[in-house]
Amino acid sequence: MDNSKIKRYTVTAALPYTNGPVHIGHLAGVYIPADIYARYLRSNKRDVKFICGSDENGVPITLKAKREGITPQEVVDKYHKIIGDSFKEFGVSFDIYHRTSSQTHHQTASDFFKTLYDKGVFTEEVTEQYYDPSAKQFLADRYITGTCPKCGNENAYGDQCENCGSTLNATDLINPKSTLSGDQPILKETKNWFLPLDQYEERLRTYIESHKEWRPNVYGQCQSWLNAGLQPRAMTRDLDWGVRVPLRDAEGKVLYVWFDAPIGYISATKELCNYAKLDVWNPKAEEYYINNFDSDKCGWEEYWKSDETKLVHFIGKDNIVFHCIIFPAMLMAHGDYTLADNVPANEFLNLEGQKISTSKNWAVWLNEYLREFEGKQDVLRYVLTATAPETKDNDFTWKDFQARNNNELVAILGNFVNRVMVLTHKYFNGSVPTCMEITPVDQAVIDELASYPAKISASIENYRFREALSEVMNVARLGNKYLAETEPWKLIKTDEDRVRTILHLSLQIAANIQVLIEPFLPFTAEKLMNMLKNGGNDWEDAGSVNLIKRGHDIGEAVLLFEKIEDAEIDFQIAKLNQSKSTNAANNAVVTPAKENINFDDFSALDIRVATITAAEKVEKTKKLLKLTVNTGLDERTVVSGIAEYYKPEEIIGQQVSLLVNLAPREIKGILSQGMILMAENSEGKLTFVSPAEKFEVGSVIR
Ligand code: B3M
Ligand code: ZN
Repeated sequence: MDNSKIKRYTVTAALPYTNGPVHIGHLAGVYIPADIYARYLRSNKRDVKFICGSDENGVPITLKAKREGITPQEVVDKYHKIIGDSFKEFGVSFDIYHRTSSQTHHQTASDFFKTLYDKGVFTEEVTEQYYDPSAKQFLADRYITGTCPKCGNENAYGDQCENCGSTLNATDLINPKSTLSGDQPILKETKNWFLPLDQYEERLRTYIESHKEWRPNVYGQCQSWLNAGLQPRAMTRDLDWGVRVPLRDAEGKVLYVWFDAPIGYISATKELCNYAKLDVWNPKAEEYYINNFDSDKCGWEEYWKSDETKLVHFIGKDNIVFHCIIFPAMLMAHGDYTLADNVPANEFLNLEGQKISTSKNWAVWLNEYLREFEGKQDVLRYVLTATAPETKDNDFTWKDFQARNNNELVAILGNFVNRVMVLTHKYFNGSVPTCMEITPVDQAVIDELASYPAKISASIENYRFREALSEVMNVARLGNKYLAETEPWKLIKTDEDRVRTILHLSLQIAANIQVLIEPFLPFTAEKLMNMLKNGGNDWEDAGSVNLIKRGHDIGEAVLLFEKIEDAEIDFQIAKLNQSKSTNAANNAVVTPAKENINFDDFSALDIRVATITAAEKVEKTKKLLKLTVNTGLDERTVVSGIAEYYKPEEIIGQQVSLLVNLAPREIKGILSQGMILMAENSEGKLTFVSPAEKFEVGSVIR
């Protein structure tokens, strides 16, 4: 989009499903880059609305409600609060964090559907859809799983395969299975309203092809869908949770969640502007947060229906088709709306080499991080930006987190600022010294400093946030190098004026960092502002050596970052390992149950408490031990396959359960009389089944 034409920005971040807290994958993929972008625009005094909210409709919510045994409303209330609060505490500067269960949203989505309906956009079709007779319910979206016909992933959903990113219809799945009952569903007729995406194919192609600047992954995915040919897609569902279909003959039907959710961006903007106009806080204040009240400026339509508005959607890669194909087709069908100028979707972030998984609790949850690393929001913001999965999947590890904190934030940025602060207090009583004569060394630093803002801007405006952040860190590196080369601590004895200049310029570098780092690390910028007691500069001021005035008194030096110790990291790793072993236990393959037997069959078994009195290895075997056991009835020999788990000398005196009336058999030339009962786990490991306390030998087990 021609930059000179842009009057305002609408920046959206994917609406998180309100069925659990957000984790580092969401932050790295969507919320941190979106926040950097929005903060950067504000620092440039651009008019921006940064929009988000909870996605509270759809099957992810009702499924969660079923699993937790609570109502869908209780699910969304619970997680809307958890998610909203943690975004706020993490410094994500949404202008509004709304929710799609709101009245405004239901009305907006419903009107949108009605407009398309009245225009004759939809085709009404009775088709056979999957139905679960035992749950008495149609199975759409996440109510049904099966094998993806495109990539073979066995856990594809009824509307989407998260493995290959394809959108699917439930009837495309191979081996479909109801997530409610696990049963194979039957087909049953029902009426739905379809958006004929095929009719928008050419217009969508023109739109996508006018955006060759999009990230290759986004552009490429769009191209491959268009090349495969688009199919009509149902925009309604037979469900009882969501936005009701606003038609007379649509009892028991709601809008498809991917129809209403992106409209959520629009309804949130409406809500924001309404409140801005009324200048009142929402009575349910804790349910939202609304920043940047600018009552005269806000008319929501300007943010959605003007070709002077730049619309940017921040999303994860699994949402590309919905934002680049389906939502634009909806907007085209409606007619009044502007299309997104860019959709900078990120790839996925893995955790310690494995895919993040909510169900396996393989994640770092934002609400837990905030509790366990109090005041360290910026460390996570830094690490997730420095390793952002912008062009390929990336891995988060706790060791890397620690290393980046200790070696980069503490050692480069924190160290530079601290030295400047301490030296200014020590030599000049905390008053910004005057800049004296400029040497070529100083001039080189001044010139380099001046080059950064434009470089960083270019990276941010092209959605390369990693690169942008590393350039900001280069400003701190420049400061460190300058101090190391000029060594003011040595010069102070001989040339105080020279030290004045060096510290003057170093303070200017620190003040520049304060401005340049704000979009990335807002808490650090604020600390710097308090330390330097110097606010009021923004992006257009950066690059100059006039941000802080001579004679100005700076504040106390405090540490910007603290070292993170091994113990904190070990704790996090142990926490993850805990999830791993819980998962292993939950996923263990349990041997299927045997046929029922009657009581007589059971009573025929004579099982006794016995004590092992002697044990030795059976020669030329790996697994067998020859045991002598006291059964209370007699002393006898039993051969048992436990040598891999027990050493002979360890088990003398061990009490065991012995099946004494098993017909004797010869094993490796030894007559074995009876069988020791062992428990065997899914990996084939064996352990004795013993009485819980020392017990009389010969006691009957029944
Ligand atoms: N709730 C999907 C997700 O959380 C979805 C995004 C909606 S954006 C309009 O992955
Ligand atoms: Zn697939």
